[in-house]
Amino acid sequence: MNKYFASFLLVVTFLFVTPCSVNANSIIGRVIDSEGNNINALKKELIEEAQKESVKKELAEKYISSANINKKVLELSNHQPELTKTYAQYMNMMLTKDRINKARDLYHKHYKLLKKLQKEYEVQPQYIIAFWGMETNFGSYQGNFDVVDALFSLIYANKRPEFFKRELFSLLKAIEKSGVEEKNMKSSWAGAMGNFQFMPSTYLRYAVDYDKDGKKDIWNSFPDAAASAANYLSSIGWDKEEIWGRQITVPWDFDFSEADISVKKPLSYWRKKGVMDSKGKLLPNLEMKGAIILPEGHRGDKYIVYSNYKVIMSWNYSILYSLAVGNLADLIVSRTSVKAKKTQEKGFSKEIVKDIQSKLNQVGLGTMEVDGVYGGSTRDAVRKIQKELLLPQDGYPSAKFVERLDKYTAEKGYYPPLPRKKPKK
Ligand SMILES: [Ca+2]
Repeated sequence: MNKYFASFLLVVTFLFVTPCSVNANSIIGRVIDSEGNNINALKKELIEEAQKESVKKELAEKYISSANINKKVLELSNHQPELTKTYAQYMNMMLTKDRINKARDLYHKHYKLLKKLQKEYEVQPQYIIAFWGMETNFGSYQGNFDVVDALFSLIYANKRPEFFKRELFSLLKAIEKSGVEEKNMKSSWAGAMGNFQFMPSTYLRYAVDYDKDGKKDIWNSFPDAAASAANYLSSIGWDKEEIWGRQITVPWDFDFSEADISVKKPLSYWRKKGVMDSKGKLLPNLEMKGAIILPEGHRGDKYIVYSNYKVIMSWNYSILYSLAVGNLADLIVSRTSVKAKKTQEKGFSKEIVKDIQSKLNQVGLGTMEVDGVYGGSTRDAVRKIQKELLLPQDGYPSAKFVERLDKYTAEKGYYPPLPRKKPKK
């Protein structure tokens, strides 16, 4: 066992038997006593490593030696939600009337600046506002953690330590170059900073001093923050000519095995398959490529997504987050409203996904790792069993599907498959 992990367990155990009035420093004191200077050893190691990564010695010593373990960061990094949100729950939570109205107001308020940014960085204004709303509710929840302490605590807790080390070293370099004082660089518990929640390495590479006051201040200057976000988006491949995607409808006999982020086809191809926009018009006959995704299975809302959707996913690797950013951007400029269609009562827990995975392995449809992560190989195995049973191959384990899967055996199946019939109007 890694020595830091061992001491981390000790801290956690200790937290539960410690009265709330004890502050973090005395907790550290106890850990050092019982574990033999673990924290100091880690600090020493980090200061040496930082210098190898071209961080100045004085800077590394100054910030790392005074870093504190923040027990709130340790608690939050251990918290795992029991159930994930369903698509409909997430969208309706994120895209409230209030947020949409506020987004529209701020879009108009900052329109001149946003248009200037669009000329320079080639990102349409509504996307900047949409990211701002999703990341920090337009700057109102930026996080109030000391960023050095947050990153140090996460390294100490052995939560992706290589990743957070890189972020810590980037932060130290940024402190040297940005003109912003470290005490003003607040972050979320996970080290994300400012109006658009930049990790330090993103800040180091992409932050911009747009208002030209000598500071790259993504916390307090909206021009700096928005230009930094636009600079980042354009650097990771934003396409100024395109939108992100759109909601679609498909004909009753659509082959859902093709609805997958990896199946990119020209719009002309989807048009031939009868795919229509949400107003009931066939997609345009264009070579532009898109993939069809089904966030809540074939009964739920359906989208076609383009290359900018992938850019949103690179910002934050989450399907639901990306759909919310895209929809919010559209709502800002379209004056319509959105109501996500609900087909599921509950999201998935890791345990449910593990059950699905081991069942699929058991009946010979997969050899996947039972890790509780609903990824590509699980989706493929779900599609295989759906194909065998003549169910729509959407790869989505709806509650009903899971219930049936429970009763399935490889020899008998569970009920005679029925071909799909055109529904009566
Ligand atoms: Ca500035």
